[in-house]
Amino acid sequence: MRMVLDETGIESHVARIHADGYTVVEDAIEPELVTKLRDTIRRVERERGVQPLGTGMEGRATLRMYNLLAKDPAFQAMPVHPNVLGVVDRMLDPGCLLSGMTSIDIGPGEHEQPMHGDDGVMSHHLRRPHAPMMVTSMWALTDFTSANGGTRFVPGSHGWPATPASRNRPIDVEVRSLEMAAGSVMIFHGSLWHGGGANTTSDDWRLGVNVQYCPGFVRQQQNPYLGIPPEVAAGFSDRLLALLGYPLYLGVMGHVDGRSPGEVVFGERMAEVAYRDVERQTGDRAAGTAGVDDPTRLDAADGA
Ligand SMILES: O=C(O)CCC(=O)C(=O)O
Repeated sequence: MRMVLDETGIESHVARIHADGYTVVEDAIEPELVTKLRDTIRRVERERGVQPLGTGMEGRATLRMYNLLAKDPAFQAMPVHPNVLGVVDRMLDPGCLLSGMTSIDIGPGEHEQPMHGDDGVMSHHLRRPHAPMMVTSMWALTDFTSANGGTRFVPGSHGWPATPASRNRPIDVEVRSLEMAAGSVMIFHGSLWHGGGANTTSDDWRLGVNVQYCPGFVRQQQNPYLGIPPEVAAGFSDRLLALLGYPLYLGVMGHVDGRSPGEVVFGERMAEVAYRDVERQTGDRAAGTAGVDDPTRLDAADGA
């Protein structure tokens, strides 16, 4: 295991994300794990005959795979890695969800991906700047350079009222290219303007994995309940199952006839009854009002 971030380390990364929209945790991942993940992705790409998906966002010379947890057990180590999840938990809360996992293998000749924010869908409904509706970690499994497609991003743009698609967006912005060594991880606020870079090399494939998280009350981008067969999910750790949304969020959200999804699928292992714990925690008979005094609520800021 690499050195695990301590409290001070976590706090300084979180402060950087709040200020600049992103941070880079250098040397975050054990070299053996980087090699294992890289080899696994390249093998699965070959076995499945993965081809470029051919859209502007997904790329015409890029190999992408979604729903990685269903594709190989090696990927289970990623969402729960302490050097990433420690920071994400602090940005969101420990009830946050895995929103999606995508391998992005940018090949020679690929063009720049259009700039976007990962929580752009939510920015349609919320006044920007807003709390992160997604936190993305971009794992470098090969070195990222400005020539091979290192992520392009605009520092500080998470705090702007405009998205890259807004009519009144600023035009003359500072775009940086992310250069980081394999084993480093960029963690960023979902509103940060960014996109994959062009690969201008003749033979240097850039392999990264996007591991994305969202608050527990937001819809996940990739659907794990249908994407991951229950017999595969049964082998996951409790923390990983929590990240997929099998427990209830704040004792309420996601219930199935008053039970957690985890209880419906896995029985006693994840038994949880909706509303009961909320009543116990708040002493409030009207469990639907749980959390009204919490200043982190989205509407608390505008006094709604
Ligand atoms: O590949 C990258 O560097 C960024 C990819 C990305 O932002 C996306 O696909 O949403």
